[in-house]
Amino acid sequence: MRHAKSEAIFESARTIIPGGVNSPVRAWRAVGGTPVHMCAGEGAWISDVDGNRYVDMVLSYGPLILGHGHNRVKEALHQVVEAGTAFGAPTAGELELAQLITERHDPIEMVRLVNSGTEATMSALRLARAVTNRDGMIKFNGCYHGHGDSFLVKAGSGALTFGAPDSPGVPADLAKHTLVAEYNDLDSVRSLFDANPDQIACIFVEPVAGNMGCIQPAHGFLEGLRELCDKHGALLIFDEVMTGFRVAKGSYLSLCGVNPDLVTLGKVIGGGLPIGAYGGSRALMERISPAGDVYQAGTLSGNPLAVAAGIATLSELDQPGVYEGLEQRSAQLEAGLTEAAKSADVPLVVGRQGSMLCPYLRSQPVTCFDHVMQSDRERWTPFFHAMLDSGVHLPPSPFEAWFVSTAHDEAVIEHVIAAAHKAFASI
Ligand code: KE4
Repeated sequence: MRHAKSEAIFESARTIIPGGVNSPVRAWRAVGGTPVHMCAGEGAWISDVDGNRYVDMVLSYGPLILGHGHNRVKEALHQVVEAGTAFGAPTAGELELAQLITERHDPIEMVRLVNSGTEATMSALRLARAVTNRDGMIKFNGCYHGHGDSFLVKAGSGALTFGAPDSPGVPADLAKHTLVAEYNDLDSVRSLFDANPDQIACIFVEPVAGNMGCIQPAHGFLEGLRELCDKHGALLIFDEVMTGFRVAKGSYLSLCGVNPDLVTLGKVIGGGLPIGAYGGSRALMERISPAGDVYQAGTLSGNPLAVAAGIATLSELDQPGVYEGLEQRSAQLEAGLTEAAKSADVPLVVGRQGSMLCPYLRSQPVTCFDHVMQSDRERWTPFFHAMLDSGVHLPPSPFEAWFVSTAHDEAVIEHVIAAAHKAFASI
C-alpha cells in the first residue's frame, strides 16, 4: 500500500501540532511508521488520503457503534445544521437526549451534558469531593478516565498513602490524593481504605476495563466495591464513557446488577461528535451549579449537532435485535481470531464484552494490568502492520480495545478473520 500523501501531511503537521496529532495514540508511537491519515468512512469501511480502504476496528475509539456515515445520523445533522450550529441557550434536543439517558439508566435520575469524557470524569470527581467533603480518590492501575490532573497519577512509592504524578505538570499536592489499586483485586482496595480512613471521596472504576485492552470484572469485584463504598461512606463511580450504550442499551450497570452513585458517559451518546455526560441521583446532581454550589460549565455543552447525532444514534440502537446482532458478529470475530492464532501456533486470548474486545498475545487469561504487561507486545507491531496491509485498520496499540459496529456484517468479519490468518502466520 502507498502512503505518500499521509507521509507528506504528517511531515508538515509535526512542525505545528505536537507529535503531528491531536491525541497521542493516533501518532502510532507504539507501532512505528507514519499514521495513515483518513478522509472518508462508509459503514464498516474507512479510506485514507492515498485511496487505501480498510475495515475499521477503531471506530473513533468507540463512538461509531453504527459505523461511519449512518443515514439516520447524517440526516439528523443536516436538519440541525440548516437551523444553526450553536445558540448559547438551552434547546429542546438537550432535554430529549437527557431523557434517552435517564430512561435507560435507573441510577441516573439527573444528567449534565459536557463536551468530552474527560470533562465528565473531572466533574463527577469534583462533585464526589464536594458531597463527601473528602479529597481522596481510588482508581485502578491500567484504567483511564481522561486527562484530568487527578487521573494522571500512578501508584506512588508510598502506594498505600500517596499517588505520584504520571505526567509533568500535575502538582504532587494534587496527585497525592489519588490512590491506585489493582483491578479485580478487592484486597488492594480494602488496604487503601484502611490506610486512609475517612479520606476517600470515591472509587472510580471502568466496570469493564477498556483501556488496557478489554478486561471483564471478576465475579464479585464490582459488588465488593459497592460494599466497601457503603462501609466507608465513599461514592462508587462507574466510568462508562466507553461501555455506555456500547455493551447494552442500559450500559454495563444494567448487566451487572450493581448500582453506582455516579455514572460518566461519552463516545456513543454523541454518535461521533464531541460529547460527555455525568449523572446520578437527584440528591447528588442538584449540587451542580446553578441548582447547587458545585461549579461546572461549558460553552458548547449540549451542542445541538452533538445532541442530534446522539439522539439519532441512541434511537437507532433502540431498534429490536441491534445488540443481539452486535453480539453475534463480535462472537464470530472472537472465534475467528482464536482459530487464526491457533492455526499459526500463536498464543492468544481474547478479552471481550459485547462489541468491544481485545486479543492479547498470551496464552493465559488476562484479569489485571500485570497480565497485560506480560503479553507479547513486541509481536503486536508486525501483527498491526500485517493487518493494515490486508485492509484492516486496528487501534495502534496493544492496550486499545477493538470495536464492532452494526455495519460490520458477516462478510466484513470474515475479511478481518482472513487478514488475521495471514497476519498471525507472518509474525
Ligand atoms: P475523552 O476525554 O477522550 O472524550 O474521554 C476520556 C475517557 C474517559 N473514560 C474512559 C473509560 C475512556 O476510555 C476515555 C477515552 N478513551 C480513549 C481510548 N482509550 C480515547 C482515545 C484517545 O485518547 O485518543
